[in-house]
Amino acid sequence: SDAYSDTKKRKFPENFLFGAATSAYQVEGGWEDDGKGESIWDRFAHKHPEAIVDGRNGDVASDSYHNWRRDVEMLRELGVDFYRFSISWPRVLPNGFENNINENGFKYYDDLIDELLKHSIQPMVTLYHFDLPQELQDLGGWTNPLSVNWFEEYARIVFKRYAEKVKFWITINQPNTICVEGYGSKAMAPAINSIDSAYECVKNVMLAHAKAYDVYKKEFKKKHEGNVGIAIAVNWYDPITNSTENAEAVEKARAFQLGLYLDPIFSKEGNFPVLVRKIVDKKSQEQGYSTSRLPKLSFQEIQLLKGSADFLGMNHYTTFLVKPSQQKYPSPSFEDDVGVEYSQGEQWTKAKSSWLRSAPYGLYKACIYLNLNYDYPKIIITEHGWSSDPGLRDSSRVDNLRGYFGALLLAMEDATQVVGYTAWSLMDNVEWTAGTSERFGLYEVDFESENKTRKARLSALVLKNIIETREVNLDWKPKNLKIHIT
Ligand code: GBH
Repeated sequence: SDAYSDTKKRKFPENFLFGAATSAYQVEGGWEDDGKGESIWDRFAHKHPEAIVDGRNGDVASDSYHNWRRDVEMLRELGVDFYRFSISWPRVLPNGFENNINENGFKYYDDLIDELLKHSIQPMVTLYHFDLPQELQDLGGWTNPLSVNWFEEYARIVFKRYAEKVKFWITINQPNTICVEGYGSKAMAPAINSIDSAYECVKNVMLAHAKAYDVYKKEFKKKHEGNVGIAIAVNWYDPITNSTENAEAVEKARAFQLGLYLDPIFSKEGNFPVLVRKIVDKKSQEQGYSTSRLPKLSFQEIQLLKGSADFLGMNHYTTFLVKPSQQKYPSPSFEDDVGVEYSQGEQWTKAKSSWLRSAPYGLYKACIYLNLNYDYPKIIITEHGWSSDPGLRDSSRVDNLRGYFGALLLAMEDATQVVGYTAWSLMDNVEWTAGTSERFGLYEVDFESENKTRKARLSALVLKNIIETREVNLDWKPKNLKIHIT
């Protein structure tokens, strides 16, 4: 059969890695247990309960701080190769600094990691998934250039403790969410809402990543042979129709949403994209700034960032259609800098989250784009997932999963160097300001129950079958919704 026929059987190679993911604030709870410090999300959720859709915050969440044995059992049921979770910086360094280490906090991760390894599940550790120690925020957080050093010291302590046991590291999750949504808007903590601070944040977060990579490379890599990457939101952006204006708009969208974070690390030239620099420099001048709102990278900084990843962690959820903005955005703002408007295909299935529709072809196109622009980088899909209402029969998640696996297999056939896939999420959790109103879990969590009881959804069984058989069989159905460890 020819390569483009739909009947061709495509299989994931035997050495392809499957995993599932969570993050500390979203599942752990225990927000002030055993000496944990306050994070910016603790502060934000407590100060602005009205900002959380259903009022459920990370104080208890899925209570993985107490349910970690059950979490590992679920991973064993699924048959995954690895578990991606994050370490809460304020749980292990309560005020953010290296001179105050909370042994009790570390004990939680010691136990979790040992339990994973006992069952041959590789830990994949994210060092930072949005939960900065509040005391560091009080010093300016990621807008303070010292944040690069704070993160470096934190990373070194965690590397030291776990280098023996952890071989997959992700420094930072989604710089764009941290900076553009956290500092440039009110959507995420610390909800600073200032465009000037957003670009300062971008520079510092990117440098913090590069420093941590450098620490691992110089002090740990030889002996421990682990891999260090960064997780970047790589959704796909297509022109809404093929016109010259839309082609220009999509070029800007890709530069500001993708290139700003990918170019410094994965391009030959390094540095922020020329297009982004040109636009922000020009607008800053027009707006009366004496220097550009986008900080410059020095020669040394460009060198430090270039090549600072053993793999690209690709968080991919959806596709956006782009055209030039029809309205005037407030100025200065990130929206005004980019100058485009986004929509999604009316015919694409809608998830529970307003920003999320299913468009598997976008994953294929994003992979090809990465290959052409960054010379076939080594990729791990570090997040992909789907939000639904509560309920175990989550056929919309099953359709989404199968569709995206189809696209992924095609991308691999066309030489994309994808070595692993991570489902977001292992279980329902606190979806930031959406609270628990959007469910992303392969496992449902009963948030009303004392133990936050977890139950496998249909999608969990489908994924388990795909991991076992290495292929996507559209006709496969489980006999019932019971799941067992095999
Ligand atoms: C991922 O980001 C996160 O890494 C993960 O923690 C999260 O659980 C997962 O998404 C699912 O939400 O509400 O319209 O203001 C994906 C990018 C960043 C997209 C936050 C939605 C809020 C948009 N998301 N953003 S809105």
